[in-house]
Amino acid sequence: MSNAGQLPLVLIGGGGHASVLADILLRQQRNILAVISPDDISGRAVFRGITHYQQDDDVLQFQPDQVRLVNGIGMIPGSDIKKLLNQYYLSLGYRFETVIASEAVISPYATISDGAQIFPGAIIQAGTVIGQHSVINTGVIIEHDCCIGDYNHIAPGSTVCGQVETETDVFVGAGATIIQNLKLKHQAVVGAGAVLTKSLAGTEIAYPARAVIKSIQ
Ligand code: JB2
Repeated sequence: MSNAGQLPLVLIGGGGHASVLADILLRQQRNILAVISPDDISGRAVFRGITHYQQDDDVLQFQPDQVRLVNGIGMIPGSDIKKLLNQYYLSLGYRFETVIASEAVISPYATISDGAQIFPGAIIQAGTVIGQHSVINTGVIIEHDCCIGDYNHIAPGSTVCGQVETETDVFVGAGATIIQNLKLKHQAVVGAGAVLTKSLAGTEIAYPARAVIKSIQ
């Protein structure tokens, strides 16, 4: 894929999620000017050769119209830092890149909103809308005519059947299945491996059935 005409990128965060994003973007020949992380990132080979800054305001040395930001902070339980940083940078005039892995299969009749991140192996079918800043992680299937809200995280290997609607800040755990036509309210959580057959009407968690572990006689 050509990078002609595309702005260079600044990656916020330097952990596992950011490393996957960097890998996707480097394979698309995108220019990552800097990684912004308070942590030591030297242990991750994918960041080698990219300038590392430790303060969030180090982003401000780049003009908002000269770069695009990529938020590489994944799921930090109980933390709003990802969203707060997005809102901070957006208020300063920065924009977030929409990242779509080359190995994702996206219907030309689907809509992927600004700042969304679609990881390798994801399949997004016709008529579906993915909201701003949502993450569709590795190998996720989002079937036809779904409406995925802003700041959702759909974890690896999960399946969302047709015409499902989610509000903002919904989390769907790895390997979960959501059957068709359901609605999930703001901040609803579907646990990893759960099979959801009813809508989540409030801020609710759907737990999966747990494995029963017994000693072998
Ligand atoms: O205030 C901050 C800040 N707080 C945490 N500013 C900036 N710029 N970055 C911050 N971080 C970043 O979150 C740090 O760079 C840190 O490296 C990163 C958290 O890394 P970790 O590998 O622990 O989590 P993750 O968010 O990259 O990945 C989580 O979410 C993914 C979706 C993990 O749960 C992964 O397993 C999961 N695949």
